[in-house]
Amino acid sequence: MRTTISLLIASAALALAAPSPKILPLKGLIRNRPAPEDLLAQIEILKVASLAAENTTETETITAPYKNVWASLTTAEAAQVVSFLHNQTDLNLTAAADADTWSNWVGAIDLAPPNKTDVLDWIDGKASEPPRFAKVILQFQATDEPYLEEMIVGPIESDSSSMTYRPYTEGSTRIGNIRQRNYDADADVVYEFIEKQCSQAATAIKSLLGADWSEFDIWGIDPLWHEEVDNDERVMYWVGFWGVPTTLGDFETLLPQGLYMKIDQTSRDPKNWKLVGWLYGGVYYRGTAAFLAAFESPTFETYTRNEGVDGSWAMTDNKGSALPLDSRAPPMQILPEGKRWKVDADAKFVAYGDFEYFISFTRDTGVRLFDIKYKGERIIYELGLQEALAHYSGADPVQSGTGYVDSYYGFGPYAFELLPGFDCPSYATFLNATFHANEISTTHPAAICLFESDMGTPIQRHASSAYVSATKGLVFTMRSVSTVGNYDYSFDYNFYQDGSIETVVRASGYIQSAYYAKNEDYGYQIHDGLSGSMHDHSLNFKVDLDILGTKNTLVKHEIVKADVLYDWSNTTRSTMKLERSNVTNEDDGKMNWAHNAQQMIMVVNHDEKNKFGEPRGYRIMPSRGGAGMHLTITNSSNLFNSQGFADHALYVTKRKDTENAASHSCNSYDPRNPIVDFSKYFDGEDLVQEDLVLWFNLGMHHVPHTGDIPNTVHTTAQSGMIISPHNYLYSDPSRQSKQMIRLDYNSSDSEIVSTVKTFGSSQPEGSFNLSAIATDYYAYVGDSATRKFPYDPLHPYNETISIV
Ligand SMILES: *[C@@H]1O[C@H](CO)[C@@H](O)[C@H](O)[C@H]1NC(C)=O
Ligand SMILES: *[C@@H]1O[C@H](CO)[C@@H](O)[C@H](O)[C@H]1NC(C)=O
Ligand SMILES: *[C@@H]1O[C@H](CO)[C@@H](O)[C@H](O)[C@H]1NC(C)=O
Ligand SMILES: *[C@@H]1O[C@H](CO)[C@@H](O)[C@H](O)[C@H]1NC(C)=O
Ligand SMILES: *[C@@H]1O[C@H](CO)[C@@H](O)[C@H](O)[C@H]1NC(C)=O
Ligand SMILES: *[C@@H]1O[C@H](CO)[C@@H](O)[C@H](O)[C@H]1NC(C)=O
Ligand SMILES: *[C@@H]1O[C@H](CO)[C@@H](O)[C@H](O)[C@H]1NC(C)=O
Ligand SMILES: *[C@@H]1O[C@H](CO)[C@@H](O)[C@H](O)[C@H]1NC(C)=O
Ligand SMILES: *[C@@H]1O[C@H](CO)[C@@H](O)[C@H](O)[C@H]1NC(C)=O
Ligand SMILES: *[C@@H]1O[C@H](CO)[C@@H](O)[C@H](O)[C@H]1NC(C)=O
Ligand SMILES: *[C@@H]1O[C@H](CO)[C@@H](O)[C@H](O)[C@H]1NC(C)=O
Ligand SMILES: [Cu+2]
Repeated sequence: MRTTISLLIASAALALAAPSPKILPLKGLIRNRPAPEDLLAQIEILKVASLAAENTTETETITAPYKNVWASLTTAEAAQVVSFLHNQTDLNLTAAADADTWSNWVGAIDLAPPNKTDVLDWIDGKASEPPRFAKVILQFQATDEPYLEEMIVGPIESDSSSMTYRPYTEGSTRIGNIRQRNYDADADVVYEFIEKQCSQAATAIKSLLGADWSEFDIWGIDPLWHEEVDNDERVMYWVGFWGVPTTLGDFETLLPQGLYMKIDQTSRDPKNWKLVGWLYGGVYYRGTAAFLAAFESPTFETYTRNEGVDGSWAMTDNKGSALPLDSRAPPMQILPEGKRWKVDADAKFVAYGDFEYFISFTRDTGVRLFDIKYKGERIIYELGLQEALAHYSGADPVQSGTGYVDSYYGFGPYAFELLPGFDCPSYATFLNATFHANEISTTHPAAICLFESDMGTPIQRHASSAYVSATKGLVFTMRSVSTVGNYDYSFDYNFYQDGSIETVVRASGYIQSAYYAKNEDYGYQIHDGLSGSMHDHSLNFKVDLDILGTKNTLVKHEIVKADVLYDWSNTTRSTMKLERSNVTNEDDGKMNWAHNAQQMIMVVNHDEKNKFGEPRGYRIMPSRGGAGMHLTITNSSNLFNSQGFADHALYVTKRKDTENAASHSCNSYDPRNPIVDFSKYFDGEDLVQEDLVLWFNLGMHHVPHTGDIPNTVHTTAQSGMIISPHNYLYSDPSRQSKQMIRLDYNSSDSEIVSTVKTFGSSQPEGSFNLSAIATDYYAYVGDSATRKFPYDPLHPYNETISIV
């Protein structure tokens, strides 16, 4: 069974029997999931559309003003691309379902985004509709030096006679060759090799870990190491032993066992592989014989085991003493008079208040927003996640060697169906999300939700001796959640009544932890035998702001202390001033947030001044949590040239069709030679009144403590960035909202309140049937997959059904 290939692009830490925390462990898959028959029954339920979450009939509909040219490829388009590629005999492709580690096969397929200038010309009626192209990862493994290469394929039209393919060079910072070596094409066979090494140390392992080696999962560093040995570059894989939960709980990443092996897996011939060493208790042994000899010596020191494979300690279920009144239902959100937003579900176009935008979805980074307009003017051409790093450290090589570049695993494949009433209010509009990889199109129903909610605090209030006024704080959110292995990343795009747009990421789920021995400098001991493994999260987002056109400037307004002698003062006064400057050049395009937040950063249009002479613009600023941060490590021994977007809080570059993304999902195959090296975007280009792109980081320096057991919680694990109108309008636009009140009063009068002004809003009346909005949780479905090659549109849902 070539599960490696049919699930994902092959990976460093990904092998049939070597589950990584970054994919859902396959053992867990079998262990925890309902039997296939049950799943089939659930799919039937979905087909008769009984899933409340998928019921968009109540949504107010709208027709998108133009076609969504950023929309993800349809299943039919992806199928056509696969068919075209299989017709190219020089590619020597094997159908993904039949491929083995020595085949060439088709990996991820996504839309190659159309060039912005072409799209804007088309929107303005100056050019025809841009043609659709796909970008495809082709895995070339029928060779001694396996590699992958990204191709651009198209145009995708009903008549495929003009389709061509070529390397997608504009998607790379490399000059010329964009092939990426794959040093882990034989991951499954490597795992078999590891098992052989374990059997030679079986007695020692059983004695140290308390169970047979086969009871453990064995996986480790990501990305793989390259090491110079006798002038020869070797590919190294450090692995550790992980306990496998024997109960439902998915807490394998809390069960590191403290025993590690180093494997040299250079070349495709297993005869060249060797076990390099063992590590236990901070002592390194060169080879199995040395390890066993030490183990047998009377002075061999052992450490507390990290036990608890059946542990309720690590399960997230309710426990502990009851909280007062906690069995009563908590406050809940309802929609008394229907949705106040409109959706074109086919075009994936959304309108709320004075905002409107298009949605796209990618395998690598999930949801993406395009053409965000406010009051009819484009504010943002593109907004979305670029990359998410999770960089660990530790006394052991597996934690030290972990620098996850998560677009490799992808946010699309793990954007599962949302839970109404928990992830989003049950009245939200839910949209499907589809991605294409390994010749399978997978649709996660209800993976994106859209809803308005009350922030629980007014956006405005004021009281005087004569009146009190307040305006409801309403926010419209688009949310998706991706469970990338152990962590659940939740992404929000919030639209506020004052014209602000906020990007928020929150983390929950299980931490990846370390064995406790010798790890004091890298985290806290949080359970018997367990250390929280300190790590940095850095999530990079692209925001292509267009303020009244594409000619914009990034300005900094610094709040500086000043000593000034005024005409009207006889002594120098210690005070402060506003100091304005332009960021004129990409050489100054890397920024951190100023000390004491004494600097405002805006994108303005100097050619569009308001009547007071101030250029109109939008300000960008951290709104919550660790939004000002970046990676601590500046030259990571894991990431090398692949961390260029994570060493500052914020970047500005001149927008170019060839500088579309901050990272690439295949960078981690060879992080020294990334396909996209973000630092190469900074080449001194002029930034004054140019088309600018901002790239900002959200994240968290995460040093897990006992409160991360069993799961990290959203209260502290969140980070947000907001952009807000700045001298853009003449006053606060939330005054347009009817959802406000003013009470006029006179305390000397017997009737204290003389007038209640509601501005056209009213308090909803009548009773509300809560039973009618109850969610049927038995209707939850994971995904449904469509086989593409050969693709039969008449039987789209008849295979590969699973919850993940
Ligand atoms: C969908 O919502 C409409 C309007 O509330 C309702 O009439 C219909 O029964 C719902 N359909 C399903 C399958 O829940
Ligand atoms: C690939 O070749 C087959 C057989 O000739 C043909 O039916 C199919 O249309 C071709 N696919 C594309 C996309 O051209
Ligand atoms: C084509 O791929 C097959 C494996 O699928 C391999 O055996 C064969 O050598 C390849 N042919 C060429 C010309 O690379
Ligand atoms: C969502 O996907 C399901 C199948 O998974 C399909 O039945 C449904 O029509 C889709 N809904 C929309 C709005 O595309
Ligand atoms: C400054 O000081 C001089 C001398 O003490 C005084 O005459 C003058 O009025 C002062 N000016 C102001 C602006 O206070
Ligand atoms: C910033 O650039 C604009 C446009 O060139 C110019 O008018 C303005 O004077 C500059 N501001 C500063 C502080 O240099
Ligand atoms: C980064 O680390 C490598 C070795 O891992 C070293 O060769 C290089 O000089 C370092 N670069 C910087 C800027 O520190
Ligand atoms: C987009 O722009 C790049 C760089 O200029 C160019 O190579 C590419 O052909 C363009 N794509 C299309 C579809 O025109
Ligand atoms: C407040 O009420 C008193 C008593 O009726 C009245 O004399 C007074 O004019 C009122 N003040 C205002 C500001 O309306
Ligand atoms: C409330 O809704 C439930 C479920 O739709 C329905 O069975 C019930 O009759 C409703 N009750 C009232 C009072 O309308
Ligand atoms: C699945 O699809 C194939 C054609 O693609 C068809 O021959 C087969 O009958 C379908 N199976 C089921 C169970 O619907
Ligand atoms: Cu974390």
